[in-house]
Amino acid sequence: MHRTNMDQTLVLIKPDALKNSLTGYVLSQLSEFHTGLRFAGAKIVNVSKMLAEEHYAEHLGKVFFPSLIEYITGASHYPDQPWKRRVIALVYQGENAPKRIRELAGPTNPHAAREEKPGSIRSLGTLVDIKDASGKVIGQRIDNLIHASATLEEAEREIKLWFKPCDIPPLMRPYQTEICHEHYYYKDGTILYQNYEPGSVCLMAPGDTVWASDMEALKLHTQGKPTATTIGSVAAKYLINQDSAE
Ligand code: 3AN
Repeated sequence: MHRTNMDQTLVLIKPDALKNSLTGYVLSQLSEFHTGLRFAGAKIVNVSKMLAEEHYAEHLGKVFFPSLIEYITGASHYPDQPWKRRVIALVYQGENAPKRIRELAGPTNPHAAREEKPGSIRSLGTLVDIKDASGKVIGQRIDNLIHASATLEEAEREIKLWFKPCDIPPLMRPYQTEICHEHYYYKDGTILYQNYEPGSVCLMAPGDTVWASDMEALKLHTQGKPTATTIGSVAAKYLINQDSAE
């Protein structure tokens, strides 16, 4: 069987795009006709703080980090309507997927996008002042409508953070999977091995198809060994849209 190019990338249609009814516009810009890419996954996600912090881990400690978390969780755009706090997470597949999507997305900063790439998706974005407790402006947040993975390496980390293997059709899965043979539960930041406790969430159960790297991380963690994939990133994915996720 000949399989076409399996390059993949993660796209997030962020709360500012949803609030401004730009979802259809973004989807048509990213359609196969314009990009040559196909959908491999799609889901509506109420973004927990935990998922947001894992996604933007590289920006932890920067002045805009708390505001960035408020933005991606939807708290900024829907302060009084928590049920509207969503992003649309998408996986696109095809040759050079990250590069093709980022060309249509345009530069990170919408002002730069308007200068350098008018007509790009992010040229419709905006900058928002970040203020300290006294009201003094201490920085600016970039509201740029969509996130798109920068490289294939970044795409792998991000797709595995937002999607389980079974969210993606079997022949479109680009990363190694395994069948789980044990129970792993999660409660209050702790992994519970084999034993269910009330209030815990089952991350993996025997028979589940899981990312091999997640399986490896949980196995090592329960043996008290260091892990390449953070436990938070494994748990955050399994907590997506669960009642207990905050
Ligand atoms: P991109 O989204 O183009 O890959 P990253 O990964 O550098 O850009 O940044 C992720 C997000 O963090 C951006 N979309 C933006 O919302 C925010 N961000 C990055 N750098 C800054 C900055 N200097 N000031 C404010 N927000 C920033």
